[in-house]
Formats: sequence, C-alpha cells, structure tokens
Amino acid sequence: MRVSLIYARSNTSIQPPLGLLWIAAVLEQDGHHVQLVDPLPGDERSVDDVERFAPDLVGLSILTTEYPRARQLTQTLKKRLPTARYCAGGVHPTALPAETMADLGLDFVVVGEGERTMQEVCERLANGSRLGEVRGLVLPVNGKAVPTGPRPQSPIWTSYPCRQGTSSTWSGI
Ligand code: B12
Repeated sequence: MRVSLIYARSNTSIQPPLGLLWIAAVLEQDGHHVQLVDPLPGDERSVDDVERFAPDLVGLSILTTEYPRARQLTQTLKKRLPTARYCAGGVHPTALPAETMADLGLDFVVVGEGERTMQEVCERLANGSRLGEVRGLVLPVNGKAVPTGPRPQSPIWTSYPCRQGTSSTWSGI
C-alpha cells in the first residue's frame, strides 16, 4: 500500500508530529510505502507532493486547532486524488469521530492509538478485505457512524519503532 500521512499544522512551531512518525515506522516495517508530509502554513507544494506520490490511503492527524487546515487540505486532495481512501486520527477525530467523518467525507476514523489499528487497516485494504473487524475504527454504515469496538491500549509506546524525519518541510528545517 502507498500511504500518505499528513500533519496539517497551522503554526510554525518546530515540533515533529510524533504520532505520525510512530505510525509511519510500523507501516514501513510491514513493507508499505509511506510518505510523511508536515507542511508549514501556506506551503501548498505539499499537495503536489501528495499527488505525485499517488497514495492508496491518505491519513490526517488533527488537533482541534489544526481542523480548518485539515479540512481545506482534504477538500483539495479529494479533488486531485478522488480514488484514494481518506482517514483521520489524533485528538480531534478521537473526540468527535462521527462529526469529523461526516464533515470531511472520510472513509473511516481511527480512535485512540493508531499503530496497531493502521497496521491491520493497511493489511486488510491490501488484501481487499473489509474493515468491520478492525477494532479502534469508526466506519460509515448506511449513513451512520458505527464504532468497531475499542482497541486495548498498547502496553508501552516504546515497544514500537519511531521513524526519523518526514518527507517534506520538517526534515528540511
Ligand atoms: C507534547 C504535547 C505538545 C508539544 C508537542 C506537540 C507535537 N506537535 O508533537 C507542544 C508543547 C509543542 C504542544 C503544543 C500544543 N498543544 Co499539545 N500536547 C502534547 C501532549 C502532552 C502529548 C502529545 C503527544 O506527543 N502524544 C504522543 C503521540 C505519539 O500521540 P498522538 O500525537 O496523540 O498520536 C497517536 C494517536 O492520537 C493516533 N493518531 C494521531 N494522529 C493520527 C493520524 C492518523 C491517520 C491515525 C490513523 C492515527 C493518529 O495515533 C498516534 C500513535 O498512537 C498532548 C496531551 C496528550 N496526553 O496527548 C497535548 C495536546 C495534544 N495539546 C493540545 C494543545 C491544545 C496544544 C496547542 C494548541 C497549545 C497552544 N495553545 O499553543 C499547541 C499546538 C501545537 C501543534 N499544532 O502541534 C491539546 C489538543 C486538544 C485538541 N482538542 O486538539 C492536547 C490534547 C492537550 C489537552 N488535553 O488539551 N503540545
């Protein structure tokens, strides 16, 4: 699978998107191709980067403060890459999964920790299997937001690898 992970930051603080670095590392370990995009505000080249990468799946990490930018990026990307699947995770989608999924027109939302959930999601999408049995998701079913059930917290975060750097702005700072 080709996966673009996007941190739609709306500030210029130089902080790496830790959650996405962890998710990128476990997906790469499973053999997926991962692009991690961390554009500064106003940097619209990132949309071209994502289009060139041609992902099967786009995942956005969203804090509430970053929601307007995430929304704008999703709308632009969906026009340019209409066949890709779109998902989101992080604090805001975890707190408001149904609202985020409906407003952004997502294929699913990841609730809570994303590493193991995204590993299972990518494995299933690559095999053409359905996502209903993957715990930790909220899926759209007949116009309703349906949770697949809680995923137990991983015992310790440092049991996962963490990727070094991202594909765009953060690694260049
Ligand atoms: C460290 C921290 C900071 C640091 C570093 C932030 C960074 N960019 O890394 C600093 C001090 C810079 C900071 C700043 C701010 N922070 Co802060 N911060 C935290 C804190 C304590 C931990 C975040 C963290 O690194 N977690 C560890 C990583 C690995 O977890 P994670 O990012 O959540 O990702 C996991 C899951 O959420 C999920 N996931 C995340 N994204 C995605 C995407 C996809 C596609 C998928 C599938 C899954 C997924 O999978 C990841 C791995 O399991 C949290 C509180 C908390 N306990 O979570 C607050 C928190 C995130 N911060 C918060 C806020 C408000 C801010 C500021 C806006 C404060 C301000 N007024 O300036 C700024 C925004 C900065 C920014 N835009 O990045 C709020 C967000 C609330 C909200 N509704 O969104 C939190 C929740 C604190 C709170 N309780 O209010 N913060």
